[in-house]
Amino acid sequence: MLTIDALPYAYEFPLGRTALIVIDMQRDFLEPGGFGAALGNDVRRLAPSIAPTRALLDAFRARGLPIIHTQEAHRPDLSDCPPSKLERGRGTLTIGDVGPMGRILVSGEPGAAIIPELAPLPGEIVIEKPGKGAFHATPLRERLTELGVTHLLFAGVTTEVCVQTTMREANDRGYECLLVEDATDSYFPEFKAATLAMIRAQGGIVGWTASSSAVLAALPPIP
Ligand code: C5J
Repeated sequence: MLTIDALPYAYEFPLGRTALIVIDMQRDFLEPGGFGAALGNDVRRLAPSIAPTRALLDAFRARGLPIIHTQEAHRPDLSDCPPSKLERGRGTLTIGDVGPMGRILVSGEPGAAIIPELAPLPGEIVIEKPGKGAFHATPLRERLTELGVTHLLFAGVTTEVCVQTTMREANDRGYECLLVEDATDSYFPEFKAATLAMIRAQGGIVGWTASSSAVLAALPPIP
């Protein structure tokens, strides 16, 4: 077992059974003209998480460790989008509308793509998800079982929505979860701070948090 200097206490992980999961680092959330901006958010607030996430990706790639990317994206006919989600996601543009990056949060459209800096490489698993949680209506559980993964390191956006939802889903399914503090961001800094605090409260009731430098320091040398 390897050890990360984490909160609320050290996180132990078996290298061969640990995956990096990068949640929804999509143009629709991080760039102007997408879903996040249409909802009235300042998308620049998500930018600080890009470089630490890239450093984690580079470290996992260099060691041949499993990487999973997720994308929040709906079928073109929106048949997998509940009316409640459509109704409450109404800003200047809503899911399925045509914006500057194509149809908002629709699979295959430019805005639904992962930002170029963090684009998946061939062979990396990409899970398209219609919900906030990545286990809902997706084959994520099956992919993790095939890989023999028991431990998940989380990066991505937004901290209190899709990242936290997926981390809670994973926690309930028995995965040992750690959220990388500087590799996640929210449009609301206070929500990010609250999420980190509630994850590690009560003895790590949802899991652990640690900095990306602590994660990188725990990894073995590149073979
Ligand atoms: C949101 C997400 N915020 N990826 N999605 O709607 O967090």
